[in-house]
Amino acid sequence: GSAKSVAEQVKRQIVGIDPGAGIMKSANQAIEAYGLDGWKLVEGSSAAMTAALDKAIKEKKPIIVTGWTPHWMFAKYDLKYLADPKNAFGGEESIHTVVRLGLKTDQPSAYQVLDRFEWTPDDMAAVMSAIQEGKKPEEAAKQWVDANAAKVEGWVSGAAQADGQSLKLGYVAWDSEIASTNVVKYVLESKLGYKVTALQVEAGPMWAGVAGGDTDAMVAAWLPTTHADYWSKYKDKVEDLGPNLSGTKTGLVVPAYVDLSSIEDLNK
Ligand code: PBE
Repeated sequence: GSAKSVAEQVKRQIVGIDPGAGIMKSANQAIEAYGLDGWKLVEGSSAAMTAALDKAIKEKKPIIVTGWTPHWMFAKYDLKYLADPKNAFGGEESIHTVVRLGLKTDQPSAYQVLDRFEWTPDDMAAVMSAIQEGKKPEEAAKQWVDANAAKVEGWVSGAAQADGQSLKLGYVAWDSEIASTNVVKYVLESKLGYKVTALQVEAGPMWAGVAGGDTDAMVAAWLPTTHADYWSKYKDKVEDLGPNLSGTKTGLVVPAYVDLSSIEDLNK
């Protein structure tokens, strides 16, 4: 084997994403909890992280990234989560739909759809993979909705058609949330006639927008752990409509060929 440890080869760097993402806070907690002295979490974006991962895999080099499930990268590459015995990333959680106060009375029809919106990790992964393979998010959303008519009917049945109303959804450019937000946007537009704006922002402004009432809703709240800080800051100013997807995971992810199995191994 190589004389250099994995830590040396990756220059003690973990490839992160946007600084507002909850997974960045969890990764910094992991650096603390496991005493990873000299390690650095590098800020970037969801897209830059997957580009770095792709490059490392093509070159058969080690890399450590902040990763999460559902994500297309687990279908495209042979990857593994590093074990997290200290539970720095928390356990399984859910993605919740969170709306502004007053939406229920102002826009009952959109509220119903947002409240009923619920799908599985496989559903989301299908939309994510279609986008990753080159489909526009709007097209991938339409394709999924057309192929899952019964599920979608359960969300919209009985909801009145919009009467010229518009709706603003906030989201962050995380691959998972690009998928979910486009599906909800397409359903509200094509089934109920809403005019929907999907506003791409950072995580902090996404939460602040719904709490301030400027944004109507988001389908991107990872709870109870990943967005715990945002939740404790804004919980009295928003309405939580509960999980739209259950069974997520976050953590440190490496290609399967990297000789590490636990975050604890990073100290070796
Ligand atoms: N994520 C994906 C987000 C939530 C969705 C895990 C990158 C985060 O805040 O970390």
